[in-house]
Amino acid sequence: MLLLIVVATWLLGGTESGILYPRASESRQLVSLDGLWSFALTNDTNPFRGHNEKWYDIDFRASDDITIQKMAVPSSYNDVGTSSDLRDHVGPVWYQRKFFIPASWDGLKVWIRFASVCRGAEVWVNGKLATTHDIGHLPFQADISTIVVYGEENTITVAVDNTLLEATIPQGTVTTLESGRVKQTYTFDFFNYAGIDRPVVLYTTPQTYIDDVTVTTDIDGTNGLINYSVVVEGSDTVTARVTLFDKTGTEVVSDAVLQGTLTVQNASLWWPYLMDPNPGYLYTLQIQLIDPSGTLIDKYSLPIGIRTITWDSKSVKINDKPIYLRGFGRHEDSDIRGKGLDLPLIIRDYNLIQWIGANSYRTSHYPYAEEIMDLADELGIMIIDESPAVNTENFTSELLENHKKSLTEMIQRDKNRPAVIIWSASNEPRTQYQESEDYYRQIVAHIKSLDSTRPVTVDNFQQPDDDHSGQFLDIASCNVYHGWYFEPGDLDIVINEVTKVARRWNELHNIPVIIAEYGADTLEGYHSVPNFMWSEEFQEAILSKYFQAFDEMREEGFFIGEMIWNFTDFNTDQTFMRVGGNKKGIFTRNRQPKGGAHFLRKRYWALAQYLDNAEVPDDLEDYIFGSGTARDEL
Ligand code: BDP
Repeated sequence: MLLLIVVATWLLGGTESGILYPRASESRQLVSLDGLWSFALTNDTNPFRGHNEKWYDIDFRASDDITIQKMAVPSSYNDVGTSSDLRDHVGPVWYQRKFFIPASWDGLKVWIRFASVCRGAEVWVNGKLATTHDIGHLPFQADISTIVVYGEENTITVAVDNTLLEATIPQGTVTTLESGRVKQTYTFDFFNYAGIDRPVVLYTTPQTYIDDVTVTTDIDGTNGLINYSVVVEGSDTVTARVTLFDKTGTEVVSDAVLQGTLTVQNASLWWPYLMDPNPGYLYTLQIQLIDPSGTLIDKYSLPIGIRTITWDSKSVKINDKPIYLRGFGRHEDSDIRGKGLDLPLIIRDYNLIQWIGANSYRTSHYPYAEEIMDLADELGIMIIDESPAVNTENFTSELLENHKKSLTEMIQRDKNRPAVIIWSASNEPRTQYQESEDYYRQIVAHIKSLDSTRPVTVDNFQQPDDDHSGQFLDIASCNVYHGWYFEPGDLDIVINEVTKVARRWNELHNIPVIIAEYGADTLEGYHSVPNFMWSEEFQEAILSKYFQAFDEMREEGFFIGEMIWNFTDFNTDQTFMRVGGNKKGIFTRNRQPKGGAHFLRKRYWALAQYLDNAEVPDDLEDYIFGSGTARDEL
């Protein structure tokens, strides 16, 4: 089965090139390839049939030998069918469609960009290999100018391989059963959805183009400072005109160099949701490349927020004000679509986040879609951005290289986002093993070499004294399940155990602490008095214990955030541990509140009122102020 690994040619590089979000402009055209593609499965016992028969050279629609069906892009493919052959398929599946390239594009650079393919992808255009990519949840692109035909129909074929192995990100194991069927197993607790799960676009740039833009910001009194640098490919004789516009489209300041600092007088700062009446303020940085004759060559615009992040042994500050994270661990997960991007769903999710008074979440356990991140920037929702390395174990050099590559690609994609305030290198790595020490030394150094402006964490579940990664981190994030996995049903131990673990992380490494996961599986509609595990009453009871622990530690000054596991119920692999997936959601998978959501809402708004002076929604006034002050409720 090892042969199933896609041979990564890394035509793109991924490390040196930019991966700007594709936007149309006077110099750039953009065409979506989303829609219904032709789709074919290989047989589990002959996974290489498509490769052996060169399906990338065959027109699927004209072939009698290939059984095709229709598949939505973007979507995971697993849950749209009716058979377990599709849902549980292991190995390559094949996608194909036609697309038209206008004759007027001849002479331009034509790019194909995938926002995410889970996981391995090989892309052929008109039978020629255009690119490969081996990490899910992250974008990749290729210049296909020399392999498309202009003024004619072209064919794109993509092989997508979901196989997880010892050194893939994330890791997994495959075994061949006696029946000959290949079985995938993995230790992480979410379904291994696969497919072309985010948008696919074609776009053009001129031959000389803006390849990358990097922005960092600072504050000097009432002025905002924007440090920018632009990478140009194709010519070194172009000049730039860089212009900043405010929200109303009014020009604020400009400059004429590719790398410089713009000073914004009386800047409107980017603030998190509920920390300011005007959260998520975004300017637009417009970059124009001008050739020596004064002609516009390329134009690209990037939304940016002006804010600082600073941290010390007890706090993280945005614009010099300490933050307290009230949030969630989440998943990209919904019925039928799996991890497929679904715009109505992401709007619903942000409406619920705002309704409940949260100000943050972690992109557990992989980077989320760019559209989801755009909304976080715009609404002021703070993000802990997590690499797809979940449950990292067996720390080989091959794994280290792949893990570093996933971080490079994530940081390259998200480095300019004001909402991203912390990088998370892994979720629940096996850091009890000595060999994890050198591994995380190198991983954290790698992140710092790419971006020193944000703090770094690893989301740990080890006891602090058993862990070997903490000494490299700026923030300790820990997952605690006292009263659930440990001493199930026993709520009396929660406060003591949780505070013990969190205080020890702080004491050992002298860094601020976040509880990044805590919670209890809860079956919507199951009630029990006295409370019993899995009931809605139990969820509220256990939350109230955790809240007391959090408040004690917040008063002590080192505790900077609480993120409940999970925002919604989500699907997992089949196991006797789960009935229809993980039910620790505060909302159902269908995005409706369980009892615990109303309970959490009162707390999050009371915290927002108490810590950030936020104005509480009318319908909560009675609950929060009825029996005294907001402080009494905390
Ligand atoms: C944590 C994992 C998370 C799981 C959760 C649980 O980080 O992925 O879903 O446990 O078991 O340890 O609910």
